Amino acid sequence: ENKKKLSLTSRIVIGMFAGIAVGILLKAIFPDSTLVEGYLTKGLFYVVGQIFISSLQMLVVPLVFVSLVVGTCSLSDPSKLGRLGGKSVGLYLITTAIAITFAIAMAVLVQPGTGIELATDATYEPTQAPSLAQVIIDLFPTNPFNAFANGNMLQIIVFALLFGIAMALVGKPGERIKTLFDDFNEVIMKLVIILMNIAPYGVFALMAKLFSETSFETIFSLGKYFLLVLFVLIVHALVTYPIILKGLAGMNPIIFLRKMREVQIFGFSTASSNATMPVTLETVTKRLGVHNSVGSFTVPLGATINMDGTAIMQGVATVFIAQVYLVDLSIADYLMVVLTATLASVGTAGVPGVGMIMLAMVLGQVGLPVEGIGLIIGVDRLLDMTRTAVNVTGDAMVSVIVAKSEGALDEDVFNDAKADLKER
Ligand code: DAS
Repeated sequence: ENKKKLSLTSRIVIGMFAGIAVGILLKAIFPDSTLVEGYLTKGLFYVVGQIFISSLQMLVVPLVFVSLVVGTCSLSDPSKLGRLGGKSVGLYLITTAIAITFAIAMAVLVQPGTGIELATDATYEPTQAPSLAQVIIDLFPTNPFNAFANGNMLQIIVFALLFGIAMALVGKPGERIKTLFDDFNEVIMKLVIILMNIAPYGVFALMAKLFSETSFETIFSLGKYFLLVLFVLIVHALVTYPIILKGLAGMNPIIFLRKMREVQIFGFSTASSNATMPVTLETVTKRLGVHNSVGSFTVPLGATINMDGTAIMQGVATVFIAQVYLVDLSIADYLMVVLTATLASVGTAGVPGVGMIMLAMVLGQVGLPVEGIGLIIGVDRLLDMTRTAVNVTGDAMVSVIVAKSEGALDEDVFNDAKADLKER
């Protein structure tokens, strides 16, 4: 009999939990075994996990360029781009500001850093995040091939938009190239689906590696900080986002969150919005009914400039570090934190650990000691994974809201509860 094949979603979820279980078991049974470390944690798990992440990253540049060119030149009138840009950037900044304001309020209420001695010798060498002016200048690539080679997302987005607009305005030649790009886009989206079949193994390996080398005592020592960030992240994803989605687009948040499961697992396991982007784009366009002309713009843009989860960590971390160093922050300082963190998220790509780099910039703005990051960097990996899952959820939510407002949302597809991630 044809045994019902487990859906890709279930296999990915199973891969994740199996990886966590194996990792915890290995840590408990063979705590300091060089054999396990050599052959598994730094061996098989590491290799499979890295191959999985690299295979996703491999698709990002061609996928973003091609889908954005196709999306842009299929816009009825290019003036729509201005509206698209305004709405998506506006919503991305507002949701980030809401996220960090709530995070700061909760941290001031819960006081996670009060009573903690300066128990750290860990130091942190801050790397400078780019200034906003520099970010705006850098939007325009001096050499597009350089932007491709370095995966500079904002430059690729700008070049693709300009190229797509020129294609739409040039007539015949543009139409001929458009069919080429359409076909190219189909092939790359098929490639995304094919590669998703290695996801269960990739997610398993990433989780097994992580949980076999995570020292839980560090997490316990920073329990209040760790749990507070997790709490605010969960509230933002399961309360704030549903309210915004229902309020601004009138769409069912339960269906939205259920369809976002794989994307959130990819975000969680890779801790990279960029690497998750192919799955975010596939889900937003094929399962949430967002037309490609909107999704191909809002998803790559969001993966780069929209990081609500990261802003939440930065809000809590800033208050936590101020409390540990016994520094009293004024309301003006908090407003500066909100502004700096919101704008800092614009200039940095969605790759693992950027949250810490931006935090150094935020702390610097309010005169807090940047080495305070040494206190929390030990538990940052698990928080990075969780906040990336929130980041990509926000990208998808804004895509749905903008598409709805532009009449580019196929509500039948969105409400089709069974539209599962099956191998097409
Ligand atoms: N890992 C980042 C991302 O991909 C978020 C972060 O570092 O805070 O969104």
